[in-house]
Amino acid sequence: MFSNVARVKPFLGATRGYAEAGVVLVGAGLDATVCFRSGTGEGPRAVRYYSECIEEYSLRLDRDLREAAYCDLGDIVLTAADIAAALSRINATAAEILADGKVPGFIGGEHLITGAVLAAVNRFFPDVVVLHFDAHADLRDKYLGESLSHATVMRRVVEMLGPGRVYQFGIRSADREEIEYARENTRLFLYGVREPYSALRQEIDKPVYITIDIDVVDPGYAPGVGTPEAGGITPRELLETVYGFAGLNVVGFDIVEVNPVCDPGGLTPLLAATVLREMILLVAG
Ligand SMILES: [Mn+2]
Repeated sequence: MFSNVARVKPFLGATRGYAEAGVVLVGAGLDATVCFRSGTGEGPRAVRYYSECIEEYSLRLDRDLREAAYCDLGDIVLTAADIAAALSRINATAAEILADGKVPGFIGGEHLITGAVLAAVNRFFPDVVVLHFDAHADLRDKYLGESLSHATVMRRVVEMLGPGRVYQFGIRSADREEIEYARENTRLFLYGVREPYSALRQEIDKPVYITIDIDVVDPGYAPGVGTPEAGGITPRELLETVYGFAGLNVVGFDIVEVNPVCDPGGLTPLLAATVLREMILLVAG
């Protein structure tokens, strides 16, 4: 079981074993197709490290990680040299967790991991819808000649799921062709996150996968990302949106693109750890 996963010092408050867990965290530090500045491979380690400086208890949710049914499996062993093998390991790990009736929560790593996780989720939940939070549309058909890239990942997801099942929030960077594709194939909401999400919350009655690219937050608050984009949301807006996930049937989630190499102060992994704590508490109960 999980032969390609290495044990690490776990995320804050993760004291339970796999058998007891409803939510299973896994690190997937893929850093293969990042085009501007690399370092996302260190993301899972940094998010776990900075989780040590926040409380297990969430004031807002009045819940405590020490009471939450979740575990931290460790990091999938990956090499950037063989992207197909890396994605296959990520997919197999997600499938194994889902087959056990548990919810996988991935810590990236670059955004390309989301496609591999969703390929597994889609097998178990064929009517899954995706909530995608990002500065970038990630809808290119190819990027730098590659069809598998962190800039094409949501295009591949839409091709897999079909049109109308990916909701994109906070997008403030794309090329014209991506926007034309989005008009036909996704539900696209530019710049803001909380208001558009709140407005359509009631219509989401299907199993949900949530993918949060931390660069949806302004680089002033989250400078540790591979491709920073000015004009983003605040951490407060992201957290308020996360609280709005209460009551959704979340069947998987990820937080990706944390690049601690570009953030010596650790603001970005700290924010990601805080968001992750709230996600775990919301989904694991
Ligand atoms: Mn992005």
